[in-house]
Amino acid sequence: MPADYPRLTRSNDARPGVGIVHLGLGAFFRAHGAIYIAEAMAASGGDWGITGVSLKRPDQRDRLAPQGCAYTALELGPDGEHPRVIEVIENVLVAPEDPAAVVAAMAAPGVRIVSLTVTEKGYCHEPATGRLMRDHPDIKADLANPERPSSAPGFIVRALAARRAAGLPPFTVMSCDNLPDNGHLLRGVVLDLAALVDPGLAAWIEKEGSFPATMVDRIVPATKDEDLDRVAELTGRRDESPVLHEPFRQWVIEDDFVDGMRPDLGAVGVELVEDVAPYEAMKLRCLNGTHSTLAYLGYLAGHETIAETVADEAFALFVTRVWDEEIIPGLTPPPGVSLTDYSRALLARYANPGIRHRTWQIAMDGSQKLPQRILTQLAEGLAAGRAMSGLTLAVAAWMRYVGGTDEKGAAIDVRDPMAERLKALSDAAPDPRGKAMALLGVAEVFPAELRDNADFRERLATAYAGLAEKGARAMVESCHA
Ligand code: CS2
Repeated sequence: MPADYPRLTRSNDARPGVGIVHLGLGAFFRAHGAIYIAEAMAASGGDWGITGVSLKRPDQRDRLAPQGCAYTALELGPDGEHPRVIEVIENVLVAPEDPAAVVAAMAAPGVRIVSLTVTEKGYCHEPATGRLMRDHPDIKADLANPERPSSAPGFIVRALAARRAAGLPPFTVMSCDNLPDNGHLLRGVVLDLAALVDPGLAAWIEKEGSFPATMVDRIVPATKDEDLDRVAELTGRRDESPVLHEPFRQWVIEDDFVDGMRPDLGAVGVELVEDVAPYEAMKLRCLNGTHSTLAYLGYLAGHETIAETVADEAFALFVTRVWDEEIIPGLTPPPGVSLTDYSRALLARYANPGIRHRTWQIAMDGSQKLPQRILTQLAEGLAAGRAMSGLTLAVAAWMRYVGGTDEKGAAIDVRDPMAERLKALSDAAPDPRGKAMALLGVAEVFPAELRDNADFRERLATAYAGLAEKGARAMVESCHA
């Protein structure tokens, strides 16, 4: 029987004004950006309190509000567990309950930044091209009913229109999702949508707005129920919404803010640079690319977490060869960085047994993640004459995964906006090769360079057939032999 602990509450420190509205109040932002912002205010002051917005569900607000929006960030490192209470979120709004309140919060004069962690699918773009998906149901709804937006781009456009009407400068729109050139992508989506609503608004955003690109990094597994008890035992306080994270963190931001207005992030280790591209390519390809690779192959091989997957020697060797032979040769390192050292440090981060990051969690939304994590670099590597057999196997593993049946014949709980269509395509094909080819034909996911590459088609079909016959672990073992 767990002891009764008093609820975590906020200390009585004076509260700063709200300067940031954050869309998508998941664990990642609370374990990453929010902590940096709290530290920047502690170091240099400023009114950079955060209004958090949940775009879909009320759960987060319901858990945080009774705690004054304070929460515990529990660092899980090789040298033990370090809890820390974070007080930087001032209030939480739930968008579907009152969209107008969210627009009003974003349009408040004190707000200078709107940041986002809405996951890949929250941008309502076409994964293969990065352009706004005009027939996306949320975008259609936002065009039909602009007063009550539901999508992140819809809220941004509506709130920027309100600021323009009030004679205020735009806020800086800062994407913190794992998308290539995320600032540029978001700018494109917002401008596309604004142009459909009001071309004058689009021109104003184009001229006055800023959409800095960022690279964000910290491994933050989803919080589980048992973690709440663990945090209570450790801290003596009941926290209904703690976040768990690894010690490592990195944030690289293109220093392009409207009127230069931002927290003093440089004081707390954020790298403010002119060009984020080499950092973002390094992180997206080396980390997220292998995360997804290990997630699909590891899941099929029966591994529950990434730490468990890389504790399996065959997988550790495999992922090291993927870095060395397939990923790193295609990258230009950021100034002063050794990509070999970076990838070895990643392996150590993956191996951290304190972080129980489920392969199933990372496997979610593969149709949205694969293009930027794996497919672009796969196509480039093939064009440069590299074999790319590990990443080809990763694609085949994703195809097996979305087929919906694991190696023991059990159903897989596939979470993906395209799950139904992918499963139907897989089910309709008569044999393994046919399934691989049917899925490769999905043009929203696969670029033409891959779809039309006869040699790749053959190798992918062989990898898929190998997975079906021998299983993921055997294929991982023999992949680079
Ligand atoms: C992961 C990322 O869930 C996933 O898809 O690859 O959330 C990853 O843990 C972070 O990007 C690390 O910075």
